[in-house]
Amino acid sequence: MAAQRPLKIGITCYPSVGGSGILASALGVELAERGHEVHFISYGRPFRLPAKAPRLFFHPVVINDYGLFKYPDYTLPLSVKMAEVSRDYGLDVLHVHYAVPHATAAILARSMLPAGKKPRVVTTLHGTDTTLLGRDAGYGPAISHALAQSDAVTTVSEFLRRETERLLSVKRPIDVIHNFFDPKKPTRARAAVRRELGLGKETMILHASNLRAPKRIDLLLEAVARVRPAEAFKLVILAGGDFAPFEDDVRRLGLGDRIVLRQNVAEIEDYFQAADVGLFTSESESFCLSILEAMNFGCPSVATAVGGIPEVVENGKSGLLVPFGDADGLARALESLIANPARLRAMGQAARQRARALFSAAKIVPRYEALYRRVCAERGGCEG
Ligand code: GMT
Repeated sequence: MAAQRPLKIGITCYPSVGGSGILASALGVELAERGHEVHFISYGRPFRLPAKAPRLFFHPVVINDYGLFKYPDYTLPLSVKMAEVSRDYGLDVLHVHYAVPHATAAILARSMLPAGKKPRVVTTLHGTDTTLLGRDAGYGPAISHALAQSDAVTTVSEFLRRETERLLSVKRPIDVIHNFFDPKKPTRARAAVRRELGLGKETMILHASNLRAPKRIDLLLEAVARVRPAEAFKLVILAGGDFAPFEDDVRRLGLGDRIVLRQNVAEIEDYFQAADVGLFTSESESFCLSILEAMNFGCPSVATAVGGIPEVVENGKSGLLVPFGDADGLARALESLIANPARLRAMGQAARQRARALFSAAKIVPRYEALYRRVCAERGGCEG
């Protein structure tokens, strides 16, 4: 069989700290390493994208601020840049992460190009575009339209596929392609990181997120405040957002000496390898990439059983899941692991095995490649 030619793929994602940008960046890096040409198009360079790598390009979208507009517009300059890059580099596929405004801009970009030069549009939904914006009367119909016009739509969990079908009345097929994570080597030894964090024999509980409302940091703090004995643990928070709104809770709950905060950490691997157990108390989560990152370092999580989390964690095997809102249940789950290091270790091993078996780049990236080839073949093209 003749070898298939490498593809030319445009990727648009939010460049700021967040799971969707991390996933999109990792996908771009993996695709480029597999020989494809990858063009990132966004208002900023995604924060985890390497500065330089073969076949990996970044095209900034420049937004001029016109006094004429009360609200600055990003969708139109983005669509113009997508059309320009598609034309100049002959893109086969525009793979957009988040429906709004990225899929909308991609559909518009495609319609600006002549027949035979139109890239296929693949839209990946990550969560809030369905669960939050999909319910908004000002966005829902635009999202439904963009999904209907995409050549393929993917979600990062079965949960999100079902929610998208339910909330947006989507009738077209949706491919579920779970997230992946391949860890980089830590830059420092585990012991050095634990020393930096001021940890002795305590169990290190780790939370990493953007601290936005659905993460329910209030519940996270309530739960750890109920763990006994309090001296048995420290909670390390890797914050990709502002922790100041939670300082009052920390004082009220007497957690001042139990919490170590690290802001906007680049070397997340250093901290995940040092952690014993993750803690995630979200009220809504389509996947929870941080749980997967922790699993890769043999760190199981205690988490709320919401959204796509039960697809990532097998309750009782690779972590412990607790009904949403149950602060006592979360505390008891943590205590049960703190008190039983052998069980914690076994669960960590199971978590690592599950992450490698189901959610590695080797498992997931070929699914995206196959999807790109499929949408190209469906309308004749990309195979030339
Ligand atoms: O979790 C966030 O608030 C960030 C958000 C994003 O857009 O980056 O995360 C969403 O996408 C991640 C990657 O697919 C998922 O792991 C998160 O579960 C999802 N967040 C929500 O559904 C709230």
